[in-house]
Amino acid sequence: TEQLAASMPFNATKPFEHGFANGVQPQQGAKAGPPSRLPTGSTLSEENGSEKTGSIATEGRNSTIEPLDRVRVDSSGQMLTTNQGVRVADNQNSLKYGTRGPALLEDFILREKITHFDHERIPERIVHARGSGAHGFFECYEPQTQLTRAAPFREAGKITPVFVRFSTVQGERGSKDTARDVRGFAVKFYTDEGNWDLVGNNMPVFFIQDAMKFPDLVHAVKPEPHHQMPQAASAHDTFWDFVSLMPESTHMLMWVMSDRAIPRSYATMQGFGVHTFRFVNDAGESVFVKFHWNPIAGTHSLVWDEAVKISGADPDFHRRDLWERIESGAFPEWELGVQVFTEEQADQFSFDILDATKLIPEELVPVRPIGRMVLNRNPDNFFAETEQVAFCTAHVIPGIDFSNDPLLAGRIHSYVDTQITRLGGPNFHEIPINSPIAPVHNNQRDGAHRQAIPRGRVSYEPNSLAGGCPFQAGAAQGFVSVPARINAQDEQGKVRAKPEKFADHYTQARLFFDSQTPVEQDHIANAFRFELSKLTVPAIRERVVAMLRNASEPLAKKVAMGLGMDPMPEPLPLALAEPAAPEVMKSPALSLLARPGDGSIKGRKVAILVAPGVKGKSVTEIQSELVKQGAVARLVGPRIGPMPSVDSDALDADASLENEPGFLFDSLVLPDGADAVAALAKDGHTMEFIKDHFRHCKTILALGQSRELLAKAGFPTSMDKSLAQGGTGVLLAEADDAASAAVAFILAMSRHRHFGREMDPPLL
Ligand code: HDD
Repeated sequence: TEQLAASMPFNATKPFEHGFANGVQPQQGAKAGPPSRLPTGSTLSEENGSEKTGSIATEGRNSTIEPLDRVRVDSSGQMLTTNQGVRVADNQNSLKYGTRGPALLEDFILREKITHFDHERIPERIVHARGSGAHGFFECYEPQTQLTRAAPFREAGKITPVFVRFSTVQGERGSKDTARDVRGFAVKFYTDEGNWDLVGNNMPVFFIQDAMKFPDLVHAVKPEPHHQMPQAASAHDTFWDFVSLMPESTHMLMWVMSDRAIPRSYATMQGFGVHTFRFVNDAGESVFVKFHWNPIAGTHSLVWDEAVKISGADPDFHRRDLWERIESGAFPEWELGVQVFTEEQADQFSFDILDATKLIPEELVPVRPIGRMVLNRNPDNFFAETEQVAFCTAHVIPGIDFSNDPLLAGRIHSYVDTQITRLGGPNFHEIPINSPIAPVHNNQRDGAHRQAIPRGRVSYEPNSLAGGCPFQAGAAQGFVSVPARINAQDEQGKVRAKPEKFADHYTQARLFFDSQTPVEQDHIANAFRFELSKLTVPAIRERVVAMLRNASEPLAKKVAMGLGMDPMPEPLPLALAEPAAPEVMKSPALSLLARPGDGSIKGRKVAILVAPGVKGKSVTEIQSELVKQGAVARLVGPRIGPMPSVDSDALDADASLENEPGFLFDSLVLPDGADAVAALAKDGHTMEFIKDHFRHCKTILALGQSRELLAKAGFPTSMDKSLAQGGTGVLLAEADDAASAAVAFILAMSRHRHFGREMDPPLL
């Protein structure tokens, strides 16, 4: 036996399992893979890294695919098996005693299948349950080593793989995408010095200042506990009750009532790290930093009426948009910008940089782009990747550090903690989507679902038996916290209290509102009106208006009028009678309309209506121009299928007026052709298409005779003149002039909306 043992381990892939380790090199069996890197007779050292935990990521390559390859399963051409790899002969019938007899307990195949099914669900995220994710990369523009030693920012052109998850906050996992809500914007950087999670939102401020209040906020905004309503909505009593008693939420409420809370696409919203973080360079010097993601496609939102309708026709609107953009190659892209400032500067600001309800106006500290992020690959499997990805604010790398923001402090605890319940134990970092590409070596052991097989008998430090490994990296290579000092006057000892500037609850709420364009201000007022009109307790409504009076009297007045509230309640008492004078009274950068983007129409959806008798040549011409520009141009007919054309081959409608309602599109083309126009005029859906496009201020192109449809839908005759000039985003053209019509249409589309024709209440 000894001879045999010395020459041949029992299992070539597990050579040390049977006690023959000493001096025996594993032999290469059929499944042994590359020769083992184990030093003979040793216990454990850096050399022993397994493929799972040990391979060092190659710089400058998108290696997210590589590490995940080991767990990808592709069943094409394969036989069905049990989880033990036993081939299954019959997947239709359970094992019974005779065809009409009882099912047998011994049917391990049935039992395994049902048991696994019974346990398929895991708890959804306590907040941000509804989300969508994608893979991509971050590319550094220039080295930032003067500011930070963080791995992604060390060299121009350096590529770091990322996984990003966007989410809503309030609704459950299956809720609609277009709720009025904050959007999560969480980025996991798989850097070669470990994983860094930048877990942000699409708004740069937050409702509360201290993590102590987070469970209260979430309990207030979630569906009310007695009847579990409303789903994916903040328009209910408990939310407004809570926030109206927390004046620090005023600034965030302005953002949430703005169109930011109903983005057109994940690709057209900004992202923010929210808190003040620190950059730390090789010399250990640190500066403060705020992170901004700015979309290349510009910031574009829905309008409320549209968002409500979309949530019925396509609750997956944002998920689908993200998926389709990536599948079609219109990759969503953002620039990462930083606001960098020193502690000395921070001390001079009129607000406290540790207060997450405050932002730093870009006019005070400019945003400097340092890299770009592109999302270019959809996940293989939603559950394995998007559901199981675990973002944690505690995941930082050398070069990134925290500030003393008390909201951030609570988050550093909360995220790791919540994954333990959600993902079933402390080894969630080993789930493929979470495992770093940097090697992992430590003495943490065991726990539910452990994947790695740590070798050797040493799981403690210091040790001599493993030559001291794994050893401490030291300050030059390892993570070192900034030895930040709290300034002298703050040496108060332990207190449960806030700094004084935190008590200025209204200055930045006013700054935000005053920095919006009139259209955006109207939308904010209307959103307050809508939400508050849903409340059943009038006193809450009044308290909100009383709060708004401190931020903006015109806004408060408008909201009060919309609610039939006259006279207005007295303003709420101020927590800080004389807040410091703000540095800027307006910050144009806070307006959504300030960021039109690159002017492209990539990823935009256009409905081209068709019907039998259509003038097909002009339709095809316009469609192909739109597709050339990266837009999705679909032919929508009274039914799907071929539509005979008077001047070309039949067109193929791949959507119908019924299955793809008009509000799902960004723009509308009405075709020429007498019979087609007559057929469309007979279908009430056509009028809904036109009314919704008109009401939502989208671009409409009417070719030839189809202008009759506009009149039938009730277009105001007063618009005839501006219609002729195309100034309102409604364009008239002749079918034989399709080429120039396409150019004008694309230009008008690139403006996204034509708010000049918006009316409250709507005209159509
Ligand atoms: Fe949070 C999830 C963003 C405050 C506790 N949060 C979560 C996600 C995002 C944010 C994007 C979803 C991540 C994903 O896609 O998986 N949260 C924020 C931002 C905040 C914030 C930008 C304020 C600046 N959060 C916050 C506080 C606490 C939490 C103050 C607790 C003290 N957040 C959580 C959580 C979640 C979470 C309970 C639920 C699921 C998860 O973590 O993984 O731990």
